[in-house]
Amino acid sequence: MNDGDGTATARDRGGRSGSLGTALVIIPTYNEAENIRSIVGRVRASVPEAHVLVVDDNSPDGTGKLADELAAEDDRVHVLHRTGKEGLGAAYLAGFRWGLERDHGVLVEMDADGSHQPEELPRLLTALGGGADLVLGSRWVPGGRVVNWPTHRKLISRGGSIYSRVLLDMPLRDITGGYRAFRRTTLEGLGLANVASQGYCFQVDLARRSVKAGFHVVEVPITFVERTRGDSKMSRDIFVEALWRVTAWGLAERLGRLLGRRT
Ligand SMILES: Nc1nc2c(ncn2[C@@H]2O[C@H](COP(=O)(O)OP(=O)(O)OP(=O)(O)O)[C@@H](O)[C@H]2O)c(=O)[nH]1
Ligand SMILES: [Mg+2]
Repeated sequence: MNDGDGTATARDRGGRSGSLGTALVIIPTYNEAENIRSIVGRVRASVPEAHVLVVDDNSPDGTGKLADELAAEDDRVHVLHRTGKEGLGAAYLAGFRWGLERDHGVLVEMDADGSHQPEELPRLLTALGGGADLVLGSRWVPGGRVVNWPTHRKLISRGGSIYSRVLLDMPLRDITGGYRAFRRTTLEGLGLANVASQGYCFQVDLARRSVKAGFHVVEVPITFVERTRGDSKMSRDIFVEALWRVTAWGLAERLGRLLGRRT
């Protein structure tokens, strides 16, 4: 566990640990028919007490129907069907709402394509139990790795994290990653009702809100494995949204500080 440079602590909440309540692993899906059975099975095997919520945006390839079959076989697997593709951010917000309305004490973000290995989830949960408010699975701390990524994807990911880190003054290494564990109380403190980010900048947005709210954010090294089945949903629009939103947040904060100093 990286608890040095990768830690953003603004408030000491004093040695909490112990039972956090049941975890809900939220898996957003759009056309993941080739991956859904494997990922759900791996989560259930790795952390048997955890529940799984598949949030499907009416995938044309029938992912939602396959998820329904898994839910029928296992009472810890659930499916949230949405009417159409609205982006990763909207899917997670709906999944968080679903989990917070029930009694889940921990909410986990995980991709469906196997890039986030369920076998590493116990380490994220241990860090959360050790006192973190938010645990980031991190590719860019010592011990973190990426398997089978072409150089341009590494550059985009590292560049995106460094840009966000500098512009938003965040002491974190992997700000764009999507393998995360939140305490319920963290999500409840982030003002999710006014999150507008749709694509992957949703991840930057939640990290930024967590640091600003003074939550204790810990990065745990993970091995991120490039998908071997199905197609990536990464697009130019998603990249452009992330770039302009991060830039706007950074400039707004700087301007706010400047004006604050003058008054
Ligand atoms: N419900 C929902 N899920 C989505 C949407 N867009 C992406 N996802 C899911 O979000 C997760 C991450 O998407 P990926 O396409 O794997 O994105 P990525 O990991 O950046 O891209 P690759 O590394 O190339 O796979 C996967 O489980 C997708 O199925 C969406 O609009 N709605
Ligand atoms: Mg992926």
